[in-house]
Amino acid sequence: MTTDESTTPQRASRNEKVEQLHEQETATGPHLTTATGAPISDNHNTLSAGPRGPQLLEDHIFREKMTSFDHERIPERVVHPRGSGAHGTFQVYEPLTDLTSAAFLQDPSARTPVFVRFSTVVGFRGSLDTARDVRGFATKFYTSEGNYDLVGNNIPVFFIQDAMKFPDLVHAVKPEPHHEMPQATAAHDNFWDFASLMPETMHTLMWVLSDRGIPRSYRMMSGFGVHTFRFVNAQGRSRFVKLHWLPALGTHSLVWDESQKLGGADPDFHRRDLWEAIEAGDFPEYELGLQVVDEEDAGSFDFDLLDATKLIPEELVPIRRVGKMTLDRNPQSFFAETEQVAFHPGHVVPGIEVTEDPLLQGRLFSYVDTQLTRLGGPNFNEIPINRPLAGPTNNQQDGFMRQANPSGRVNYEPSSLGEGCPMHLDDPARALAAVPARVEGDKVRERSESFRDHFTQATLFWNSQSEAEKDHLVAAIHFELGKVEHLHIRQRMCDLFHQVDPDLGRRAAEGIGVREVTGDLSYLEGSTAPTPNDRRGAAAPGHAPSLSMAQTTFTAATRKVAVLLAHGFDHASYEALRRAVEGAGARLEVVAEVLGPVTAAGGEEVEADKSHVTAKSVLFDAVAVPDGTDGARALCHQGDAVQFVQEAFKHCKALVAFGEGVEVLRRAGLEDGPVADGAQVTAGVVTSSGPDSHDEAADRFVEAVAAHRHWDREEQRQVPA
Ligand code: HDD
Repeated sequence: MTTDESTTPQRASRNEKVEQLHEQETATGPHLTTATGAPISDNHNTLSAGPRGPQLLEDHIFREKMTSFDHERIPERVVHPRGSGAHGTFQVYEPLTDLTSAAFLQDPSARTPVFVRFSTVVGFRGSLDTARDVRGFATKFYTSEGNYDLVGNNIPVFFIQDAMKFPDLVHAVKPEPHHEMPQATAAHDNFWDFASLMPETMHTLMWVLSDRGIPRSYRMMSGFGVHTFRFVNAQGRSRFVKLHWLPALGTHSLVWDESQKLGGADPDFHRRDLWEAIEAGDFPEYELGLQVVDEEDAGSFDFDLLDATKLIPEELVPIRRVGKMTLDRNPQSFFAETEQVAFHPGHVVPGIEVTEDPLLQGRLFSYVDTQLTRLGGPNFNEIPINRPLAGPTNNQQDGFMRQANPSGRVNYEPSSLGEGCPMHLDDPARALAAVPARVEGDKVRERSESFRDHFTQATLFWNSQSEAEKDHLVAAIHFELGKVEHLHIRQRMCDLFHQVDPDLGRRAAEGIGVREVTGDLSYLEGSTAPTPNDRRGAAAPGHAPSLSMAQTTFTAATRKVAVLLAHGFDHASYEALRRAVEGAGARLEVVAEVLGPVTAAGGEEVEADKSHVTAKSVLFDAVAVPDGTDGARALCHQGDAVQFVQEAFKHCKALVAFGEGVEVLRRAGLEDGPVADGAQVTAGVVTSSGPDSHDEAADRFVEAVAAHRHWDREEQRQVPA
């Protein structure tokens, strides 16, 4: 039996007729039709009794159109509603036969199609991209053995250990229910009240408060499967595995002030960045990394592998890079693909299995359950974006929105009438299975003792951050808790931060009105929250460099550089800049006072890509000012241009000023003394004294762009932008 009816003779002739009709239609261009294909000649006027009379009920064209419109909305996801998707492929580097029987991980010449949806968690569908939040990173692999969904985040750990707390976590972080404020942020009393009573959130909070919470781009974001999964090979050997996505461009973040301003300048910042990069052929790439632990070694860590609030430091178990994903195609329809895609952590393929992690176990229920409502019934796997490459072949049938039912009389198994079809796969080793495991115990509602420690890895994270990252984390606390009106909540959080590190507790308290921090958690006694501070990790490493973004990949490729032009600029320095920027695979955009041509001192014309009305410095990674007396003078009189430079400086971005262009830096208060000879670089600000050093300055500038941000500049807080 098959669910594919397209091969029956009746179906074939019908398809031919439809094709003929379509051919006739496209000969004259497609014309408007009703939903049932009847042609329409007037899509502007309803049918009425006379041109000024009442509308007629018989106007089916109007009613059909309006009915469709009235039902366009479907419920948004309860979490992760705002997302952006992309298609691509995945290729494994070498057969992973030793680890798993999964077919898509065996053949290095095969390309497995994928669809990825990136998302924020908290904000509604129409909210901004750059809020401080966890980011979703969900991948659907369309493999020959069915769909495999890796439904991960950009942070390797999760707030809670047991799915029972998920609704509370999400209620607490979403806008407060009485007035639905604030949007898309955790910076409010409800969230921090909950967090202060749930010390198991501490490790993930450290990650979210770090710069990981404000990614520069979905293309520069890591991904993590978070839970420990099982990989099982053809011999039935099972190992524990953590999965990682490692972006080719490195993991990079925005500056907090910048991400807030971006919320206004371009709420679609990440969505646009992803879309434009793919359109331009700058295909985002991510390597798949695995941390593999033999089952015999699972007990050797000072944390429990089934506890989703813990990671395995790479220093303990290195990451093996096993394949690469390339995103090379934008969706055709946001709704049909990005909105209707349905992921599920239980969508695994033979050779990959779930574990008993109590957070993962709860997720196995939630995803189908929520999709039943969101996608209108049980048949959402038939929507094209969710449909597996082969099949499905089974006896499930009917229900809302069913596209294809099994044909023929047999809709049950076993059957002799259907000649036994569809049959069981005769080789269980190639089918979905559960590796045999002994399970026994009393029925209890109880957290495992091995889940008790909530601070060791939070401390490890803090210890492993660079000084700049620590400063940013403290500033994030000041913002988030600065928004909290109840002093007792701020106090509790500072005491919890003290438990992570006394210096962090002290620095957190400064500036948010908390006077004394002792780390006293006695307020938790008698609460239903798990008890807090049983540090099992006495022997845990004090420092794990891999947890700092300072260790990531740095490149200028695909970065966006703004060059500020005004009439009278020096064309040679502009060309030197353009050669260097494009040579590094970065993108140059001309920003001028208004759109249209900008004329150089020598008469050459360059077309402006953006004007100051639409382009702000926060949309770029770096800013350049060319040489030329008249051009520089004109820019000094444009407040927008001066602010552009100041703001880029404040956000620690690379800057270059050629020759007379240095005047603009002076005007912005970023340079005083005379310009030294040649090309000079100070904390990512490059200057060149004259034409002889323009090429060298352009090269130094590109290096400064590759460095991402120049944090050593942050002490100069007097910059007003
Ligand atoms: Fe979840 C969506 C990731 C815990 C319940 N989750 C959702 C998405 C991602 C994650 C990326 C968006 C998928 C998409 O783009 O369509 N969720 C995670 C990770 C978790 C996690 C990495 C912890 C390791 N989630 C989690 C728990 C529960 C849920 C504990 C409930 C028990 N998640 C859901 C959901 C969503 C969802 C309510 C909302 C929309 C959807 O599933 O399809 O079922």
